[in-house]
Amino acid sequence: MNMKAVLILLVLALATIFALVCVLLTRGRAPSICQHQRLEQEDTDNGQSLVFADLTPEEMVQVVRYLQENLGVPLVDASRALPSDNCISYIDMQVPAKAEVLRFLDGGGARPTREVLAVLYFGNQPDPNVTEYVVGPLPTPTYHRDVTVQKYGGKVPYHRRPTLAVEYKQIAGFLRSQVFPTAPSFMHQVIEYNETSLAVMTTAPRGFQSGDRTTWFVLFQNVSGFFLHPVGLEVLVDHSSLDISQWAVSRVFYNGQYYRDMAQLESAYVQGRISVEKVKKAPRDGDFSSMKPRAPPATMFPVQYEPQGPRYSVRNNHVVFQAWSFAFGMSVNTGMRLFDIRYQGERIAYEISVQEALSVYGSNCPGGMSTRYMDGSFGIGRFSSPLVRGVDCPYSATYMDVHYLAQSQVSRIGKNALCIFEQNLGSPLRRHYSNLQSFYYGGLVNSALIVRSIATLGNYDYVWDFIFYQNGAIEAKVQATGYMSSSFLHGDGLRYGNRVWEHTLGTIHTHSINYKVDLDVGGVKNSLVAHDMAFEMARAPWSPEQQIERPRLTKKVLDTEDQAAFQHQSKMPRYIYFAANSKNKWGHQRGYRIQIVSFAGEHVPETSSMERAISWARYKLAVTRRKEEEPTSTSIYNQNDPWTPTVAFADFINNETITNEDLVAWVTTGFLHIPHSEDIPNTVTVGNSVGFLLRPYNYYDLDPSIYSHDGVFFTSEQDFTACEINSVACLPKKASCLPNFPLFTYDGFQNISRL
Ligand SMILES: [Cu+2]
Repeated sequence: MNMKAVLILLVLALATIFALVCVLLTRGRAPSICQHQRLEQEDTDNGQSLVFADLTPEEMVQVVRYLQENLGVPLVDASRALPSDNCISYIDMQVPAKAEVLRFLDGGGARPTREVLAVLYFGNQPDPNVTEYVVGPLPTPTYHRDVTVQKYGGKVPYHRRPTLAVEYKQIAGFLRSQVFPTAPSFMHQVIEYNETSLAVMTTAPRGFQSGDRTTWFVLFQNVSGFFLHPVGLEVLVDHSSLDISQWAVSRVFYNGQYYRDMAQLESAYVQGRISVEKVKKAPRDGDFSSMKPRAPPATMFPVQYEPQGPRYSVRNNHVVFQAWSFAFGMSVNTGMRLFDIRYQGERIAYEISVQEALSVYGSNCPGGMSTRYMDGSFGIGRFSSPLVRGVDCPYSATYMDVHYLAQSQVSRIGKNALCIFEQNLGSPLRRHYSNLQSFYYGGLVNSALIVRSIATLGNYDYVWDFIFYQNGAIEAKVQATGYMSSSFLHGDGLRYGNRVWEHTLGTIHTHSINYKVDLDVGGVKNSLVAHDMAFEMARAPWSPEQQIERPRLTKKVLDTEDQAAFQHQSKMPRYIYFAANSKNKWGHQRGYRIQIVSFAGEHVPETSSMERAISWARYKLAVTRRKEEEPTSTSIYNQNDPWTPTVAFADFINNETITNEDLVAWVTTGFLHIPHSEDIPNTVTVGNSVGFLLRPYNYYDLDPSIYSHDGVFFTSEQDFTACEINSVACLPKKASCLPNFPLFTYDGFQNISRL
């Protein structure tokens, strides 16, 4: 053995010993727990955001007591009210007027009076109606003001009222006690009916003209995932009378045939004159419709953690994340809403809020073909689900409760109805690797703040996200999941969708979502500008016989509401932005661009008798002058009377000039859903995601993300393994700790009310 070989062996032996010692040392040392200290965020809010805060349970108690004592009529609790009673439908925070809020936020003005919107059903009056009151001031109300006529130009007739849960219960009772017993043989032998074997799904709207309250109820086997188990029976109930003993069946549908009532269906059945399509009884777990995993848990999926604690702060309803700050709230009807959204202290948007979610269905069954769900009237906020740690939002997200008072005289708590978290999206926000001239790498991880709620509206679940990026962009995103709504497969059903199980037709439908975007870019007054590209034919200056098709920038100020209303079929300039009165360093008007991600088509033909009720869906984008009396693009009363819409968005567009004015963008986004076999048991979020972005356009002098503390830059000459040079190299030191996850809890099944 020569010296060289001895040396190599010695080195190898030493290396092995060293490696062993390392392993032993590491194994012997218990990993530390991540420091869960909140990084100091500069929160200059001083409680100002509370001007947008949802009502507290204490405030709700005060308001209910005030209403009970001061309306001069007895109020029945809406959870057990008859249509002929008076009751509180819901109360919500009355958003103060913008001018007043801005005086308070920006001008040192007084804090606006805190007021409440109280919506009452007056069934026990000579002229039954829905009345909206503004009640104030909180915390101890002393006045109420009827604002119905001022808001809607007239009284709200009682038939427009959204259907209470108790009304559905009363209808279920009517079907059970008076309707089904009139077809005993059919119900027993064909449907295998007993008291609990059927689930009922409502459709809406309810008829063909104002005043109608005639609803097709679709019957399903009452098993887990019942939405996929239609039995072929649908019943049209006229529940327009305030005297529930007057309710009646108007029509019955079974397996492609229509009958006057259940008695006629029974007699046809007994005489053997109907075609029976008996559905096999499904087990309680629904079999194919069950969401129970078909595989046991195996290796744990990846999770994110915050090695040094959250980098955002949430105080009351105010959030601060890096250069961002905003206030949030949850409307009973329309769901999440954000206010006073600022970047680097400068307001970019006054309000961004969900307005409506619409679904228009086709089918050869009556319930399916007449369904046009307007989810706001059911309550997108009210039906916010309790979010499940680690699935609905990251395990370590911040979970917030919401409180609401609807269809009751006591408030309810929506546990963990909202989550806020920072998410490392696992890709660069920007990067460059230079291998030319000089050698370096520069990059910034795309880590964004997300505010999320998920509304479960009957069969569907909508995941609502607002995402704040480090480059000053905001994204609004909605993803659809949950169960599809289905029809009983018969006849020419395949014209209306795909067959997805034995007797189940996945019915074709649209999803359309509307948002209100009240941008205030560099001040309240903005103009709307369109930039796009056109080709111009030019002769090459250096070789005039040659032609060049040269792209050029086209610019246009859209100066009227009509010019700024883009119907779905119309061509919209690819860059549309809210322009400020100020300019950036390079002399361009500072702006924020609206970029829409949508696959929506026609909502309904404009000739439809209900089109005006959903006329917001005509437009992928419509920019109007902001008006206090145009706060929302629709109304909860449109669902049950779309033929005389209480709010018709199309009327907002009346060719007013929109240059240098306070403007609102109404954005519609959506997609067509043709359910297919992979929608069983659930529709997946993948690919069913739409929304829009608000992106800076010449607003800053350069990309503000360059000021992010997360930036990474090193050259070939630097020691990029050193923590001081490259913060990612600090990871083994700073982030080698065990995440301190709280125990899993879930309150979603407490105090649940069954419909
Ligand atoms: Cu769908």
